[in-house]
Amino acid sequence: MEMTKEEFKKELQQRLKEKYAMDINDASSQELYNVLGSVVKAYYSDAWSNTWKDYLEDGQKQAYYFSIEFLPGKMLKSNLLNMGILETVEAGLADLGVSLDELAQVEQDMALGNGGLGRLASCFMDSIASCGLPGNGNGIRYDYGLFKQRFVDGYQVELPDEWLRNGNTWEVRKESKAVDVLFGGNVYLAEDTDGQLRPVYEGARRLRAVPYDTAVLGYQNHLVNTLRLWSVEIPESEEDHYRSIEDRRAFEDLTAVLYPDDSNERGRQTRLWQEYFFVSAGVQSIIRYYLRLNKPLDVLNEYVAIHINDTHPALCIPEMMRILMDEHGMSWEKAFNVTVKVMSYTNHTIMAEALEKWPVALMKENLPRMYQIIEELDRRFVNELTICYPENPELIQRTRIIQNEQVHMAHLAIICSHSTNGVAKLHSDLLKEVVLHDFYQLFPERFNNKTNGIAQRRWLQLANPKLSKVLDQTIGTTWRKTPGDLKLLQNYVEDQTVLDQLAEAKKSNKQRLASYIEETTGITVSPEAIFDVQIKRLHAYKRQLLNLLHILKLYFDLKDDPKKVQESRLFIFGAKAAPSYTYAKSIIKAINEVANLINNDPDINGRIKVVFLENYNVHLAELIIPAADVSEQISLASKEASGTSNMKLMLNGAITLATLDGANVEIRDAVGDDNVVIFGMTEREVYQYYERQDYVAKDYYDQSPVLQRILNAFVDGTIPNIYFEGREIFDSLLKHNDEYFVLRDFDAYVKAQEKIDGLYRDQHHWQQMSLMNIANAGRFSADDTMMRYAEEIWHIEPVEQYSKK
Ligand code: 26Q
Repeated sequence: MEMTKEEFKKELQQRLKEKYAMDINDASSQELYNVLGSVVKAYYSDAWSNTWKDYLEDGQKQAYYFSIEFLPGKMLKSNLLNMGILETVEAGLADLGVSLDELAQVEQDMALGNGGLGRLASCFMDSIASCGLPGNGNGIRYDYGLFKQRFVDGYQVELPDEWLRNGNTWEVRKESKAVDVLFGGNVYLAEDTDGQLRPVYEGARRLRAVPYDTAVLGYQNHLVNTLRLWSVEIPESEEDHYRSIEDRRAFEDLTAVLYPDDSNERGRQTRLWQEYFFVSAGVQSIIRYYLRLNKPLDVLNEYVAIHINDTHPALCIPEMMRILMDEHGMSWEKAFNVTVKVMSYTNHTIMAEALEKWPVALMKENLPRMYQIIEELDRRFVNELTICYPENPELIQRTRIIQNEQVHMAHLAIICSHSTNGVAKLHSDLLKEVVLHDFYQLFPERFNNKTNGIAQRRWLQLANPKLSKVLDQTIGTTWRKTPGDLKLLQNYVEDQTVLDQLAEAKKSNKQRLASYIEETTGITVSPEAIFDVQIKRLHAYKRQLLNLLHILKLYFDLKDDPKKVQESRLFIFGAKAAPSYTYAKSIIKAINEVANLINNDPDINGRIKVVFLENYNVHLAELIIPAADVSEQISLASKEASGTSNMKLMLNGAITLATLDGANVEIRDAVGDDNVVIFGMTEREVYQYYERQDYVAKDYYDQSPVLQRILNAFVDGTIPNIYFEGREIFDSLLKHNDEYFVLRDFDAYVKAQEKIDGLYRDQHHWQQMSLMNIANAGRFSADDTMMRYAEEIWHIEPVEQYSKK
């Protein structure tokens, strides 16, 4: 894809005339953005249709990544970068007096996900395309993305995210590829004219699923894959079937909103509909496409791999069985055999309360055919185990799909797929040894680890052009295609010039963030301070509270001894809480009130500042991460499956302050003990407490005057305006025995923070540590992660003409 600056300028101006009859100077940013979008789209359209044709002609095996969330963020710059025309376009626009950065601001973040899981899916889409792999995404086109967060008096308030209000440049509606999806009614099996048993549907609702396709561009390799998101419509023929407007509305709203990651939303009927809707539409469209290849369905697994991202799309399994049997007359045994070979599953959590289960009654009423098939899958599984393990009925009870009138989606996914993977080494080990141990005994060969990865292009090249430039000048540009080459930077660990350049880049990113903070919060911060960052969803297990307790300790220390030697610190938080997660919301309120207290205390005089940035999202992450000095990864060991912000922060030169949880363990292995600060209980110690049941949080309080002063501050008015929230937090620690061992790890955390303070004082050494982190972040490239999925799970290969290098 070639285009000169002059050609681009001409094209842009011409399209602006055609569309709005305007000159550059008269156009608004929105209008310019729209036109630029259409130029970009036209530019990749040939490559998109060529890729499509190549796949069809070659009949190559393709992977389909099913995820109920995708969190791509803004796409303009990423597309320009991948097409290799970012600089040309930036310069062309500058000639015309337009700033690309300003235009990019116009684009709404595509926020069709909650956090880690959705963002991972998007990093994977980018890497699949960039590695030249034939793979596509399948999900839901929500009318409203994740809520927008505002603070009112320090409280989180949720506003709707109307991301489609000004249209979406990148999507293409494909009416002709729509499929129908059935809900509810009765299903029974009756003999057909050919003597076969077939399901007969009575009184089912028929909904139309219309796909909207978005191009996923590979990095400078001419490959364009597809992210297909489904939107619900009511077919005209069905309009008479609605009893009332409310009845109709319930179906129309099926793809209206993304459910927040929230235990109170579990068991909701609409969520179940959403899951079946995008799964059924996706599987139907895969089979429709496959039939064009004129291959028999019993070798489907040689051409198609379907990946189930967490259990939310696990209905892929019974839906595939339904299509193969009901629509194509395949026997149960054959259909099951092929389904297992097609499907693979990733687990993202070990927290028992987060594992998805659906009440049998709900499933039966809404998805009767799915339930029949699940019941039969369960029956056959129980039968087989009874033969193999007659002496162990407990094992069967523990592992079967249907238990206590609930369908266990993880059991369904493991039993009916050929691969189950965790997302970091520690997490995968815990799955095998503890959480899914029974299944590991039954199917040891199915379990494997695939440590998460991140898209270097977005999280370094786009988010941090300053650092990227230093890297180019120092180690050349090959790291842009081969992130492992970042290792070359290690050769410069004693090179003062390079260390100074890295420090300069960091400084400038800190200034950029400082300006943003000033503009949006009115708080003035010094770029000289340590930028200490905790950015992730607000969850008790992630322990933002531990961070807050330590901030209070520093505050009281400085109040007691204003001459205390201590580096200036800026604590930065970014986090959304699920709307009905009251405890998490109380912590947000408490952080905001502590921020107010400290930021305005003349005794502190700016030596500690606390900033909670509103509405943390992909775009804000791109601004914060390049400016971070310290990366807070302080979850209770064993609870964070992987984490991915830990990788992004490391790649941008932050020093990780962490427990040995999730991928933090691998970060430590990558950089060595000297370049990371580890503290707190190990996962083993946590499990020992669970076994012995002898943790008494109150002992820590009783024995520590420091903790007494800090915790009392929550209930004695020291922290103002948190009468109820303060009590709730205080009680969670002392009355309800501190579920996530915050008090147990407090001392170790304080010491680790003191270590950070000391390390930062030696700027030369700090720069060396920072360099070592950047140099060793290449191993967390999502490109590598995707190549492992491709080789070891999906059995797909890069397409020759698009493959890397
Ligand atoms: C479930 C039921 C009803 C409504 C919502 C949900 C729901 C939504 C989102 C449940 C879970 C999620 C998201 C989970 C998630 O983001 N997990 C994270 O996945 C990352 C990628 O693997 C890991 O790095 C994180 O450790 C893990 O917490």
